[in-house]
Amino acid sequence: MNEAQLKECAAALDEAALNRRPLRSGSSGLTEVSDAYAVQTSLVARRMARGERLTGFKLGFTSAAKMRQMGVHDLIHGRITDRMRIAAGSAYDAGALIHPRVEPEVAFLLGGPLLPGDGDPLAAVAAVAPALEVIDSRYDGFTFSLAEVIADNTSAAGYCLGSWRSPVELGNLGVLLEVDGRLVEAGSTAAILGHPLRALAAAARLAAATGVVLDAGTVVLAGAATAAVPLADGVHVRATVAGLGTVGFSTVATRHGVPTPRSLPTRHSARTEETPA
Ligand code: OOG
Ligand code: MG
Repeated sequence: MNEAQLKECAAALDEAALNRRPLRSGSSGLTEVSDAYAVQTSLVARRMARGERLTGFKLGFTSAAKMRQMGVHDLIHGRITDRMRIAAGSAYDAGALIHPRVEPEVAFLLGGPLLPGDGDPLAAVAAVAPALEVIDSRYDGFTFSLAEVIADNTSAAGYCLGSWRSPVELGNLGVLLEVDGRLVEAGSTAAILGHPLRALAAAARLAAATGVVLDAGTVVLAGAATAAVPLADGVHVRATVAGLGTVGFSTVATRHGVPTPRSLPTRHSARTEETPA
């Protein structure tokens, strides 16, 4: 794709998000991963031109559960910004999103530069926290190719961080995702590439390969340990990572009068339909 076509793809994704009107998979002709990252860079630049500030780096498809759910089997990476931050315990208005989902994650806070290589990636880590990521594909039905989800900044929409604490052994910690106190997903940090530190090492490698500098103060999301579930309005979601603690937020009950998608084509739709409309 030439420069103009890449920019056009970024504009289409940006407008899809701003207008809550998803694109159809296959509509852009985007197939190359290198083109997809160029589109992502251009898409993120549009957000920064509107005043957003980069806060971190996220990995996607680091667990088999996510790969299975989305039918994509390659590690991907994207950017998170200050506008995407959801304060823990707050009431979050998801009204601007198309069909949000939420997933439990582990977050790293860098205390120094994270560099690729043989060194211990933990040396760059100041603190760790349980996290929730809100994803919202700008593709209809959350259906996309590898290149499309990369271009779409890996469906990034929001993230919520629990309290930072000094690093603990992250190898095999239980991960629970609850909605209104009901358990909807359960897993282990071992699902994240075998160990979340492998995700951190991968982030170092991928960032360096893309020319992204991961420095002190940067947040790195290691990728969801379980499948994502639809994020309905008027609910409380909570993630618990054993030994790390919990993080949660509520969604406001109404979204600017826009009807809420109550069921999505996932294996979780039966659960959301239990919620009275
Ligand atoms: C892409 C985002 C993947 C993760 O943690 O695996 C991701 C998607 O599922 O739409 O954030
Ligand atoms: Mg994620």
